[in-house]
Amino acid sequence: MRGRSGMSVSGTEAPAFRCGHVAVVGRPSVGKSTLVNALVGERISITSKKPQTTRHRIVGIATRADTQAIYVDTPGFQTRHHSVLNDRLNRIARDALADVDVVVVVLDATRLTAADRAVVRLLPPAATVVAAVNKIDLIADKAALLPRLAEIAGLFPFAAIVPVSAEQGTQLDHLEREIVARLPVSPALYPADDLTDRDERFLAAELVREKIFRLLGDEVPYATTVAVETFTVDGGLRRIGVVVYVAKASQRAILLGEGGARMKTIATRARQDMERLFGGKVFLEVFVRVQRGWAATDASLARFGY
Ligand SMILES: Nc1nc2c(ncn2[C@@H]2O[C@H](COP(=O)(O)OP(=O)(O)OP(=O)(O)O)[C@@H](O)[C@H]2O)c(=O)[nH]1
Ligand SMILES: [Mg+2]
Repeated sequence: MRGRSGMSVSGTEAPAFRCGHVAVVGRPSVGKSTLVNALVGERISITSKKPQTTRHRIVGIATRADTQAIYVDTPGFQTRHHSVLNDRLNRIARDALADVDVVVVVLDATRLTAADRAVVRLLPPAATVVAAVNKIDLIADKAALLPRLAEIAGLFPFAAIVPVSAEQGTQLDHLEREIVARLPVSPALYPADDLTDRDERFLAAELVREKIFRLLGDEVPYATTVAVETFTVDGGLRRIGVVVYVAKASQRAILLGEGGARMKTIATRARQDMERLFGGKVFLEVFVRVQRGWAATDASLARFGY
């Protein structure tokens, strides 16, 4: 998908244009997608308080006058619960570490866990890794950050360690400088106004999934996947038909809510975000279907786009 306001890139006047891929990894909920969105300047990757919100490799592109950073957002690496879907998500995160120029490992300034250490152990020893220590807005006493940063410095020979707040935009310019300085000299790989490699169909399905993650309890979001069945553009109007698949009839009832009220809220919020992101009116219809075992096997996951 492209942004609406273009930026021009001049390859001739800037002698050292830098461009490359940057994998963004970390345990669930550290703020990887929030960070990628903040660096890209658009909400292209969905976020929520619940772990494992991100289920795909999602590219977010940030083009400046003399750099283009191609961020690869990944599912949170998870070590505790094993399922076919979780194994698939971990594989996506692990694969994203290959063939990138820089790795950003996102850590949480408020707590360092065994899961963080497991992520650091996955880092290829020769990789150029920048640590983004996120959520510093939650730390009132900044002096308390120093021992945490020292502890992080002992985990891996990081190229840089940058405390940031992805949500508030604090120190993101500093983080970006540390990242792009390590990208190779290369022309831009994407047009300057591309924001992501994903199309509107994918983004539409993800926005519905985001609302489900944000508005429901702990069971249903993990039993849910979303597919776009119809997507037609009619002048400035996008007509989008989405199917939400759940594993059981009881989950369907929870998702719909009393008289369909919960689903109505989900659909309204998703539509509003789509209209903002796509820059035009959206007519959205959402259906809920029970599909037992959609997440049970690799073959079934593949059918649903994983
Ligand atoms: N206070 C604070 N909250 C943040 C910050 N960055 C992210 N969050 C919150 O942390 C939660 C998780 O953020 P995400 O960006 O979805 O995290 P993620 O690492 O992509 O999570 P998964 O995709 O599930 O692995 C959300 O509720 C965010 O709003 C930050 O800088 N400060
Ligand atoms: Mg995420």
